[in-house]
Amino acid sequence: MLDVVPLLDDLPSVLQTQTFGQVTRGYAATTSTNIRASEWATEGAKEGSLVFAEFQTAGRGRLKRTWEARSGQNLMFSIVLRPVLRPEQFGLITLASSLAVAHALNTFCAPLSARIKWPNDVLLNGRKCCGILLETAHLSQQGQDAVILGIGLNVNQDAFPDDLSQQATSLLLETGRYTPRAPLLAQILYHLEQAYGSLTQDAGTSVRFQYKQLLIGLGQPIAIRQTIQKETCFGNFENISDTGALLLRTKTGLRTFHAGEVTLRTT
Ligand code: BT5
Repeated sequence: MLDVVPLLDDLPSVLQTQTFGQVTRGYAATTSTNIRASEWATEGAKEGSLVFAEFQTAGRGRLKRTWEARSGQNLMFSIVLRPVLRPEQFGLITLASSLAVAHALNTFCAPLSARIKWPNDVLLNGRKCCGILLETAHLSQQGQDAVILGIGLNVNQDAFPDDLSQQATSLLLETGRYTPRAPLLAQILYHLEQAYGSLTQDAGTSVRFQYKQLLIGLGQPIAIRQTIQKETCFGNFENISDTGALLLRTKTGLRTFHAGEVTLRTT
């Protein structure tokens, strides 16, 4: 059942988009906005439809990891996308989304500037304030694949559980300021619509260029732990490929990674 979510009532007056966030569903609490958005996509939700929750009981990250955030203080939402891109280009949507969040944060967190950790983390002062999860939804009634873009951003939360406190942060903790969430969401949606729209126009050229300027570790020695094989590879982070993959220069040649956890190496 849908709930009245005051933040969504405030959104239309600050929204500057054509489609993203123009149609919304809100929940005071739900399992995961990605699950709700996937169901809505199957019912035929249009591109840009937004699902927002004040709290998630089963918020998820990649590979069965969880997303934990307090109720009523943060942004947790999912957007239904119907990309006209080849499936191997879907990684570019993650890049475009990280970039969009970073751009919005740079307006709200000045003079701090957000950085990106490949592929999907947005950092403030080296700590993660935002995670992005892209999932493919089942075929919709129109027979067109949908992609669900889920974003969790820590906004006004002032503390994290012990297991997250070393790595997680929020806008409040880094800026010392309370941030109004509806204008922040509107800014993110604006930048998302722009960046996502540009992918079909130039196949990701502009997104990749801007993304690389905010990326940590590019051109430096890194370790990348592969998520499936659990193997750790070492090398120089050489570039981002046309499809958003990480290109690692190793002793045996150039290797391409489509997923993995990056850590910087000081030696
Ligand atoms: C992500 O996964 O970072 C993607 C998170 C996406 C969350 C949004 S919320 C709205 C939508 N609905 C959902 O159900 N999900 C999306 P990953 O890269 O796998 O990182 C997950 C890891 O981040 C966890 O294992 C924790 O270590 C850490 N983590 C969990 N909650 C966090 C938080 N609030 N802030 C920072 N780090 C967190």
